[in-house]
Amino acid sequence: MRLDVVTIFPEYLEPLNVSLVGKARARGRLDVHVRDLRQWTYDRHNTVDDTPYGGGPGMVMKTEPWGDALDEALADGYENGAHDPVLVVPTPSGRPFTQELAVELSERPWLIFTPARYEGIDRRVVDEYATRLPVHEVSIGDYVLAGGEAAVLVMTEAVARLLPGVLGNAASHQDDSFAPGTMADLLEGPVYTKPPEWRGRDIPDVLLSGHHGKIARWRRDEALRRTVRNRPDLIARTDPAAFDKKDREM
Ligand code: 6GU
Repeated sequence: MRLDVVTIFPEYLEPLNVSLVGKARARGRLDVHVRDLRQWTYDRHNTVDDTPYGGGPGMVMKTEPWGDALDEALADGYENGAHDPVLVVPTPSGRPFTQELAVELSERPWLIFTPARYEGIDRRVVDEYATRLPVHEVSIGDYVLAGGEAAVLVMTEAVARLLPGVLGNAASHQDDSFAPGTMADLLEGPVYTKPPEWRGRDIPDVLLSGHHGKIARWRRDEALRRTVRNRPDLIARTDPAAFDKKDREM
């Protein structure tokens, strides 16, 4: 997968060299290109923003640097054999970033991110590129960040761990919270490892019982309990057919 990021803070994307995403790069699963938007400014002050038409507070990012930067990212990608790009525009006004969208993006060969600062990018930029490639305007939650760079790190990590050969154990994201499939609509329950006793705290007996059926039942009950407490909205939108008789007895 090829990733392009255009930003006025390239150093904010340094974590892409670390940990899981860094490993995916080292293994050749990810080809990352971070570009400084100010390379496509031609005035003495490297201006990327201006006052909004119609008035109001804050500044708006200008069309020309974004247009020239994106044209060059696209040309460079195509020249190097990349194809079928998707433009991902991080914005608090976007549609929610979900595990489902992470899976969808992980199946694409080329993602281009445009994290913005200030009040966002002049609308004509999205409108222009939407005529040439699929565009997703995406928010990572109901709060406002100072810029989209942290959102790019979040989305990149969620996507990279789904790429074949990146996570050691493919089964390890099968029962993730929000993963499609079994326990699909439940949060993951608590987990334990050695030692069996710590500061007077024991491991739940069932986990030491070796009884796989009872362990699966216990895990499901704990997942339900945690979901009811932390995310009642997930229970509310679960298909009643997904609950069994024992769930109803809890
Ligand atoms: Cl993607 N960007 C910004 N600036 N704020 C956000 C966000 C994105 N998602 C949630 N809040």
